[in-house]
Amino acid sequence: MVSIYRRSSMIVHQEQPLNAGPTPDILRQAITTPQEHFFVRTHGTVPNIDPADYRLTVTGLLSTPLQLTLDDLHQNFPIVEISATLQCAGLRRDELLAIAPIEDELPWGLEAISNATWRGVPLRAVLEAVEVDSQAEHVEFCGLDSVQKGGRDVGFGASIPLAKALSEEVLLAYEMNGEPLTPTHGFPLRVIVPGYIGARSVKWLGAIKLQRYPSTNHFQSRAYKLFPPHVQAPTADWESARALTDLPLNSVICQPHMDEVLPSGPTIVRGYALTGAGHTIQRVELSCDGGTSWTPASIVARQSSWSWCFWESTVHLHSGRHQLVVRATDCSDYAQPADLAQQWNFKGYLNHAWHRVNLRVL
Ligand SMILES: Nc1nc2c(c(=O)[nH]1)N[C@H]1C(S)=C(S)[C@@H](COP(=O)(O)O)O[C@H]1N2
Ligand SMILES: [Mo]
Repeated sequence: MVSIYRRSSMIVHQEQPLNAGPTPDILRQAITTPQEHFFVRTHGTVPNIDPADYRLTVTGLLSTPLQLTLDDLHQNFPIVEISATLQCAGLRRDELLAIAPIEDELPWGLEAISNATWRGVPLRAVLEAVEVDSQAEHVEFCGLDSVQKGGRDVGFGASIPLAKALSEEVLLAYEMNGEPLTPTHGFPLRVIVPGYIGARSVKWLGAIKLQRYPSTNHFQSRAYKLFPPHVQAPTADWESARALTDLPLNSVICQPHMDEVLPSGPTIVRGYALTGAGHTIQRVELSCDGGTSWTPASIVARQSSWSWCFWESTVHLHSGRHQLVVRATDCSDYAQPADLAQQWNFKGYLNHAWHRVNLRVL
């Protein structure tokens, strides 16, 4: 694949399919991530779709099935814009990998996240047009990409509860930061489910289905579910585990980076913080002594309740070894958990423990 990315600014976990994200200092430069730095998470192929031939089908438990062209979407529905952060459930898996092995998953660090302004049609407007039956409880999204698993094409699909699908924030997006979606981000149409894990924001959207049950696609039924630390892959009961929806409260330090060597004196510490479920960040606190004492950091940029915020703090460090720690608290007074080991799960999802960075000051 020909890629537009400046390799020096990206951490590339896999070339085919492309899985990459910006280095933490690049990530922390702009509250709206430019396309060229926006992280990419791809499970299979990048389909090559001719916009003139493109059709979106809407079927299932509804009165009026629809087949929509891109022109139909542009001309016959309301158009809205929303700033929202996309985060992969695998963010910060590298820290969990240091505790115990995690099979067949990418070792994402702080870079599986980005923020954009999305423009498109509210999903709700399309669901109103098809007249959804009262038995429908879930909305399934099917991607047009091929994903090989165990020698067959399982495709990429996901579903969200009907109540979330009817909320005003869920979009069928065709633009990102004022430009058409790029092929890697889902051209010509993708779902954006603000506040949910990235896997529900299906790219290259081909079909929407109204159904009584969640999607049976591999990526809804056999991935993106959370298990406690003691469960291992062979004993996992996938049927009864809950599918991941909302992103957890999280905050990280982007600068300085792990094991950086710094001169003594003032150091600016910078990072991002976010939370799902439409909550907002109330407070970000920083510790320079491994979590014993804390001082508040300043929130320096914030866009919408569906977007991350940027924080910073200046600390004065004397020579020696230090551990910086960050933690956030949301508007319902929920604080990030301290213990990384309690976060371990055999798929390596949703690590949101206090983030720690070790430094040596000269
Ligand atoms: N069709 C399709 N949609 C998809 C995926 C995919 O592989 N195929 N990856 C998902 C995952 S796991 C994430 S985190 C986001 C990433 O979106 P991005 O590549 O635009 O950052 O897309 C989601 N939508
Ligand atoms: Mo993801």
